[in-house]
Amino acid sequence: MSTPTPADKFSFGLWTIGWSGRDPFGEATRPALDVVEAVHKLAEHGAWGMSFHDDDLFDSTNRDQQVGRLQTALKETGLTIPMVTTNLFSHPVFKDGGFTSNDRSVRRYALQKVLRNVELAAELGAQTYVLWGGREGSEYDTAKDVRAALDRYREGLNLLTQFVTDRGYDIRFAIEPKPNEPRGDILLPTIGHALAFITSLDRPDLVGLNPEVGHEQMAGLNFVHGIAQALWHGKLFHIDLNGQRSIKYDQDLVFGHGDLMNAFALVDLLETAGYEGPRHFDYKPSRTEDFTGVWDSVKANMQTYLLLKERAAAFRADPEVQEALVTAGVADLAQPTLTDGEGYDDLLAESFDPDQLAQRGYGFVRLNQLALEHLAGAR
Ligand code: ASC
Ligand code: MN
Ligand code: MN
Ligand code: MN
Repeated sequence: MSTPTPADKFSFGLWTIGWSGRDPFGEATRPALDVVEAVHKLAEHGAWGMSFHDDDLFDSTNRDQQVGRLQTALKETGLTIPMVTTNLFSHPVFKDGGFTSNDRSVRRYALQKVLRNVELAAELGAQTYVLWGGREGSEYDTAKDVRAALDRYREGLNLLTQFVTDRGYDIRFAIEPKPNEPRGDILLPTIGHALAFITSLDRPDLVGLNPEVGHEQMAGLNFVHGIAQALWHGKLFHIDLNGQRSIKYDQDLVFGHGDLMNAFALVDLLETAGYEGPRHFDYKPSRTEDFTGVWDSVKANMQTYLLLKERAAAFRADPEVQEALVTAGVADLAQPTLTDGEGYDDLLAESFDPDQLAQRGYGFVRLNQLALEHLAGAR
């Protein structure tokens, strides 16, 4: 197996390795992880970048000191900060949301918190600013005017794109959809909802997506289809890789520890579709783990990605697979349905024999089994 290097562009949230295991039912199972150690350990393991929420790094009393310590650690290791985000979910002030709280003062405070952290993101050279609106939503349909909330969400995004434009920052925003948790229902719950919302903004070119594997799978959706559509719209600005086992609470497992076949197809897509952004892991080292387990899980994420990349390339190179792809007609879908110069009159004049066309077998099962055999290392 290959060893991760910075060229692989692997990055980790400080809140992932730093998660101490506190959940709604139990206390922390691990002590806090200091940012300087996080940076050094990530670099030692071959990671390229680290992301963070403002609150992961500092509080109101130690901002400059903590930013200074981070900057020193970055200089010592060569690790980068490709993405920064804001915590608009932990403090009780955000219990009804940030940009879309019913309380106007809370909305103003939330925007100020983001603006201040965008300044820091620019200072650290981050090119992506993620917006995960975990508290933007409701439990009760009577309590939230969703159309007004979307107006306020848009107002917030428009202010942010104006800010980076006026300041000349090389930063784009990436919305991270999630269907529920912590709110009963979250606004912009899926990739599709967010894509539609972006078209209503003043600067849609500056706003894209940061889809997370488990978040789409919590909604029962096919993550690979979602990513393919995001790429098709030119909106895959960033990605959160992790694992999720079906429709349940947000598990944030190691990448590949959920739907492995879908993860295989995802890596195949990212590696062949020209995605050049970070391969960012947003997962939680299970609370059963001590720090040895935390660093094992860091390795596991990167190893799984590299293994799937290698397996996907072997799948594509296999002559039997290439033959099965031809039988399946996968490449034929790239051909326009009408020939140049043809129109609906040509179709109306043509005669079809649907019973005869229906005779064809596509061989999709064989193709998928070949994928599984490559994935399982049997080929
Ligand atoms: C983020 C992000 C999430 C959440 C979550 C917080 O910024 O991408 O999925 O915050 O990790 O626990
Ligand atoms: Mn998650
Ligand atoms: Mn995430
Ligand atoms: Mn997360």
